[in-house]
Amino acid sequence: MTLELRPLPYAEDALEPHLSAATMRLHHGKHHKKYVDTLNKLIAGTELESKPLLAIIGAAAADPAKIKIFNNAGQAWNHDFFWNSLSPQGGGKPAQELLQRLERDFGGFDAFKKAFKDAAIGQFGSGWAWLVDSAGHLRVMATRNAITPVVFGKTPLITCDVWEHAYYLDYRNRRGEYVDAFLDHMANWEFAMERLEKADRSDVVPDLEALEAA
Ligand code: MN3
Repeated sequence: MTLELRPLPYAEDALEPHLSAATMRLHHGKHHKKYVDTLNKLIAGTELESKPLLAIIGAAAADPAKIKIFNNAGQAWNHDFFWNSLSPQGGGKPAQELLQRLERDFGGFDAFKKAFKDAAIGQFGSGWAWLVDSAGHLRVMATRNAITPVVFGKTPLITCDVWEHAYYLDYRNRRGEYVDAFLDHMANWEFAMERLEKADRSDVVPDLEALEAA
């Protein structure tokens, strides 16, 4: 069994003008596809072949010799999560329940937005900005390269890809404008809320099976 590149959950041009069809075609069809294809080659004939993606990430995170597998598996999973973190109807303020949790844990929605943007801009080089659930508390974190918060026992709720390939065609070097567009026009708060509800119900942090099914 080989891992497959999942299709985008919307049309390539659905996020215009905030992310162009050209960016989505390159990002999903070339960058994301390359991670999946490379991972399939790396695990072919090994004990990780036919394992779920998160199980591969877990095994590779525990073994420094498997760094190439970790990088490609992490990127494959992070990108699936990123496409779901975007919505043509996204951005702005989330619905009441998530909004209240953000206000409680960050001291206000604007304070959350500032923390998220600071994390996204402050990530030196390539990486990801995340909103995560950490034992019932919402937190913002940044990870470098392919690292996913799952390996730290955090449950990701939403993410913004801040590798240059995510925004350079549309925003050139202006990462801050891209992050603003993510927060104001694309962030899929409904997806984040579904994830938070799952995290609230789960005794295990992270609930790997629930994450896999997302
Ligand atoms: Mn990317």
